[in-house]
Amino acid sequence: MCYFEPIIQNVVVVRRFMAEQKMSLEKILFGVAAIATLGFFMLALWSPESLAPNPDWDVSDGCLGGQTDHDNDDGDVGIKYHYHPRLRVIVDGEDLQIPSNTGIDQNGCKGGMRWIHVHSSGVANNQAFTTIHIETPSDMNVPVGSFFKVWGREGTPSLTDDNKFDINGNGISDWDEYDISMTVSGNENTLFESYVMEDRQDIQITFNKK
Ligand SMILES: [Ca+2]
Repeated sequence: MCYFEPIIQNVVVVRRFMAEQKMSLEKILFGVAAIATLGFFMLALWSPESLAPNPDWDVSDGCLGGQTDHDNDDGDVGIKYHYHPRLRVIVDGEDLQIPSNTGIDQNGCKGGMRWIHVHSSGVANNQAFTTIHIETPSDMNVPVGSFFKVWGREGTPSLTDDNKFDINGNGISDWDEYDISMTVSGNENTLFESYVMEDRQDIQITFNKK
């Protein structure tokens, strides 16, 4: 018998043990990853809202000191993100006009524009949707309600202090006064005020008095 044989046998046993342990660990890790992936998809299917980004509500306070030239290259005035969702608001069956220049030269941002603003009213130009201009210095989650906040500084509609629609500007949440529904590019959406807008989406909100 070789002098080293017991040692070699021990090494082989230890290696086999370690290999088995490694296989077990890999199986456990694979199992955990599979369960996590399955859980993610089930959550996405059952409750897509829970995966939605958190709105940056302060974005409605943002003010651009000067006008941009809308060539999607406004880095010279500190704007890195510039995109255009479209908004339509229907109250009791009638299109509500979103006025031209909403958010431009308003109190608190004289001579400039809010990061969320309107140049041309859709309804005033016989178009259902009004283009919303979102121009921010960083990647922000701009919710639908933040435009209502900007809008509210010029009268009504507005947003209540707890970020609920206030289409008639009476300080009472419209959820107590109206049946409200919302679609984003034709698909029903239940995030309402908190929905984070994206480029070229058609966002339609319908209010019907209860
Ligand atoms: Ca109200």
